[in-house]
Amino acid sequence: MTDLRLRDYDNVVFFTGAGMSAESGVPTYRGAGGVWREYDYERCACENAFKSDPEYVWEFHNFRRDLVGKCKPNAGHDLVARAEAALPSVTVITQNIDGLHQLAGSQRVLELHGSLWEVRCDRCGWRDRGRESPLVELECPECGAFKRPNIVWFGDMLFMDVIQASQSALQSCDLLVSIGTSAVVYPAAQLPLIAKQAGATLVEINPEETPLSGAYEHHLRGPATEMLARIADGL
Ligand code: BV8
Repeated sequence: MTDLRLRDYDNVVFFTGAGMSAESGVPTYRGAGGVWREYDYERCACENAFKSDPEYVWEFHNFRRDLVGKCKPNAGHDLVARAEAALPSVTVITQNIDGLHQLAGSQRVLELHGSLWEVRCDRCGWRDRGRESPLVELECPECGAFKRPNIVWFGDMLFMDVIQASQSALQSCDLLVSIGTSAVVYPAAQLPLIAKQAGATLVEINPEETPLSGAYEHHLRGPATEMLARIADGL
């Protein structure tokens, strides 16, 4: 149990992973029923797969648009959005591509790994964001090349602007709350250490231990919705 309260802090970063959306019905990646247990990302979610078989990559991503599109923000997403309205400065840095933080009302959301709902054209630079499910028109309206999900796949560099904005938020926060990440995917996994070096208080919300648990002063071992409710009273 902890007596930590969100309202006692001014600059909060919520660092979220797939466990944040688990209670909304979005499958996690590595647990039971995890996405990468069911699908081989090298066949359906990486640049080489997209180059060799864009139709199959789109079949997989339209399957995920259908599944994720039916999921709604949970009470944890709602609490994070309420914190942003109540506290001086709140930033969400998410590894998730589901867009549920934004649907819950969070305004300042940095999507480290892109978004299931964004597409881009690597030939002409065209981009779009929308929640069509399935996405039927797969050719770029400007040049006719295949649209590419604007997702950071394994082997892709992360977006510099998102990394820089994340580093800035982490360097100036006084509280970092990590929620539902297994802390095994880099460079995202090490970002909370920037907040620690900056002197922030670190909280880990996860039913399980992670390789980064030792870096946290507070561990709330339970589901995101319940654990967030414990530290959000008065918001
Ligand atoms: C990069 C996209 C530089 C979205 C994902 C070889 C070549 C190239 C790179 C590498 C390499 N070897 C290693 C690397 C680095 C690699 C990496 O980290 N690999 C790991 C696996 C070792 N990283 C990269 O490739 C990154 N790019 O390094 O570029 C570069 C470039 C070229 C060459 C060299 C270097 C890109 C990483 C992004 C990959 N994209 N997905 C999609 O398609 O879906 S990965 C995937 O993992 C998601 O993005 C996800 O966000 C991310 C992290 O997973 P989590 O969110 O933590 O989810 P997970 O299921 O793992 O855990 C859920 C947790 O929730 C659990 O702890 C569970 O206990 C908890 N939980 C469950 N229920 C609840 C809960 N918590 C709270 N409440 C609950 N109810």
